[in-house]
Parts: sequence; C-alpha cells; structure tokens
Amino acid sequence: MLNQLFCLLVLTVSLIAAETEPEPEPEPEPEPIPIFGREEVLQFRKGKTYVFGKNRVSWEEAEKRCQGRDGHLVTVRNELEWNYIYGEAQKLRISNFWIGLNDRKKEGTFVYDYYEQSAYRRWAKNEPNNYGGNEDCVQEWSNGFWNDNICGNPYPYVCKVNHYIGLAEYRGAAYFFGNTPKTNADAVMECNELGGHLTSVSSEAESNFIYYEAQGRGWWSWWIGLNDKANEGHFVWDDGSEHNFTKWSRNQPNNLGGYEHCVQGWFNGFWNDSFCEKRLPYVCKVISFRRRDGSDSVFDSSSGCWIDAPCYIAKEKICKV
Ligand SMILES: [Ca+2]
Ligand SMILES: [Ca+2]
Ligand SMILES: [Ca+2]
Ligand SMILES: [Ca+2]
Repeated sequence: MLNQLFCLLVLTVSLIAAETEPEPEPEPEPEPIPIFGREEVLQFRKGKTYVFGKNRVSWEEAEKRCQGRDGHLVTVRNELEWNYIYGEAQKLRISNFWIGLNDRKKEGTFVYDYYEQSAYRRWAKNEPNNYGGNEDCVQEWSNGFWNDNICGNPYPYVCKVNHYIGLAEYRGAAYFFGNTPKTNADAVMECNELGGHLTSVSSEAESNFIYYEAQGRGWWSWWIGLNDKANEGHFVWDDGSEHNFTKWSRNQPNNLGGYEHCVQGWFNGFWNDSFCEKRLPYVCKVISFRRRDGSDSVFDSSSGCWIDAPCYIAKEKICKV
C-alpha cells in the first residue's frame, strides 16, 4: 500500500509540475528503474534479479539482507557478468561494494558460501594481501578490481536472486507469486488490486509452470483460484475460466469437516480443498494491464514490465503509473 501511495505521490507531483511549469521541452521518457525501498535498486538480467544495496553495512549484514530478498551476496561467474554488475553499480554511484567471495573459513582459500561457485577472479594489484591478518571478505576496490577487506567494515553490496522477485511470465501472462501468507479472501483482493485474479490452471503445462515457480520459492502450499464457495461441490475458477482441467490430490476434494471451500496447490504438485481462512502464499495471474487509451499492454519478461505501461516493482507490489 505504501509503495502504491509512493507511486501515486510521484505521479501527482509530476502532474502538478507539468501544470505549473511553462511549456516544457519535449524530453525522451527515462527508462523506468525498478525500485526496492529507497536503499536498494533491483535490476533484471537473464532471468536473475540483482539487488544493488546503497547502504554501507558489514559483509555479514549484507549477506543477511540478501537472504531477506531470497538471494545471496553475488557470485560472479565470468567477465561478462562482472561487466554488467560493475557497470550498473557505477550508474548508481555504488563503489567498493561487497560480493560473496570470502576466505572466512580457511585463510587464503577463497570461496562462495552457497551453491553457486565460480573460479573467476579479478584481484587488484598486490591483492589479496590479508592486510593486518584479518581481511576475509571481498569487495570491488579500484577500477572494477577486487580487494580483501575486514568483514566488519561497512560497504554497499550487491546480491543476486535466481528469479524475478514475485513475478514470472508464462505464455503472455504475468504471474505474481505473493510470498506473504494471506487468507483466501485477502489473496483474492490482492490479485484484484494487481488487475488480475487468483490464478486459474487450465493445462498440465501451466500447472507445472506454477508448481516449479512455487517450489523455487520454497513453498509448501499456495492458493490457486479454484473454489466451491457459492455451491458446495461445484468448483469454479475465480477468473471465470472454464473448469476442464483438474489435478486433485488423492482422495480430494473431501470438504473435510464440511468447511473446505478454497483450493490450495500442494508440495506434491496436486490440489487439495482447504479451509479458506488459512493463511497461505498465493499465485495471481494478470493477463494484461490496460493502457490509458483502453487497449491492452503486453508483458515483457526481460524488463519485468508491461510494454508502454511502465510499472515499478517495489517489494511485493507492482505499482502502475
Ligand atoms: Ca584472509
Ligand atoms: Ca586487502
Ligand atoms: Ca467445499
Ligand atoms: Ca481437503
């Protein structure tokens, strides 16, 4: 909500500015920069999300913040990726930032702590030098080359997340994976606010897509749009789709206790009818955003935005402007 208000504020301020200023020179539209709070900037590349943290924090605190974003301090796989990271950081005026490389466990043996390892190095001259005997964490240092430094020193940081936070695209529709557990009614409302519905699932392929995205986020179960709220035993999709495809788990739906009218996707890839007041993560499907002229915009998975309808992805919200 705050993020939406912020977007609204920006829009309002720019409208006021447009009204009070004399005939502004026509200007090319700036590229929309996805924002994540004010301290962190999200950038998307090849299906990954990079988080550029501007605040200066210790290496450990930086890693903690990256984990809060579903990722880790960045692993640099090769020169191409480094050029991208360093280039973006420069644009954002972020320098001396932490990366994931460290020799905290064994002096002189530099590793990344998590699954993604890489042998790529670009040490600055005479580095790493373990200066003073306790430099165990690695940062960008000078002209894009690396230095080992004291882990407790405060510097900006760059995280890498292995998917778009919250958003994924499949066959022209955008799916929003809401990580904050909500009751079914609140999830329905949230999806409506985004201009969509709790997702319908109309094929094995779509079912698999949602299942793998949910698994990738470590979910155990999640709301989908199927329900029999109106008429016991008569299941319908929240978005009004035809209900042809089903993927019930064994012995489901069972309307346990007479109170199960909402449907959850399960860790086994199958469905269960469940109690609507349960709080679960949820999946919304948004087919398109309306442009101001009333026509539909198309989702562009490389930018994470709708073409001609710039959107800002802020925390778990898509703000339309
Ligand atoms: Ca060291
Ligand atoms: Ca050093
Ligand atoms: Ca029921
Ligand atoms: Ca059940």
